[in-house]
Amino acid sequence: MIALCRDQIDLKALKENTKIKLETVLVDHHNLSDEDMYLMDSVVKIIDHRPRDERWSWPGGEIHLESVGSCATLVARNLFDKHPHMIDSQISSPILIDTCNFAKEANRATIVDVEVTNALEKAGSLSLDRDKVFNEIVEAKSDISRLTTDDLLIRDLKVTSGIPIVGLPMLVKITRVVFQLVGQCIFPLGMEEGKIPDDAITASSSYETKSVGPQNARFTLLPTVK
Ligand SMILES: [Mn+2]
Repeated sequence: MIALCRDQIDLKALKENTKIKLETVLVDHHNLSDEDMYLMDSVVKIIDHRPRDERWSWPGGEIHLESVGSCATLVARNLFDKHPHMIDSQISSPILIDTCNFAKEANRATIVDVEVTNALEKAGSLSLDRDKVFNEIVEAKSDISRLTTDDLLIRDLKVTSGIPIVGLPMLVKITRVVFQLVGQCIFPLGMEEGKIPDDAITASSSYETKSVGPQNARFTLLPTVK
């Protein structure tokens, strides 16, 4: 199986190439970002499980919009219907992850997810031990031991309106002591009673310093400790 990322393909060049007709299938989304708007008239099919966005109607396109736990379920069903020889049972892996291994508490899986996964397992050689497969994937996904700092920064990177948002994994441990301090506000922690002085609180910009400057970022203002 070959995994290709979209930035490995020069879609713009393909679009501008007059000798070919670029056909694009949007999967797991049905809208285009500003930078992808040039693909607008190349979209021939939508396969998505998100709630319908009325601003994107895609007239003339083949639309498969259905609220299921995993978009991979819809992709697999589409392959069963149109290209059964291309079915690879590994496609059930993202379904396991998206539905949290069909856990009742997660309440993500629909009957369609279940049926398609059963069909995939029947069609392929994948281990039928779903718990084992699920645990192996979760373990592999959370293993960052071989990633460099650069890898970590781009690992879950999302770009929204040109703004990169890094999804950095971080282990947060809240001890009971800290929770008690915060939950019951037993002690002020520097901001409230002013141990942290005004000039130690900064902001990259303020509309008007006196009224909305960073020194106003205190929940409760008590007399400053000198
Ligand atoms: Mn999705």
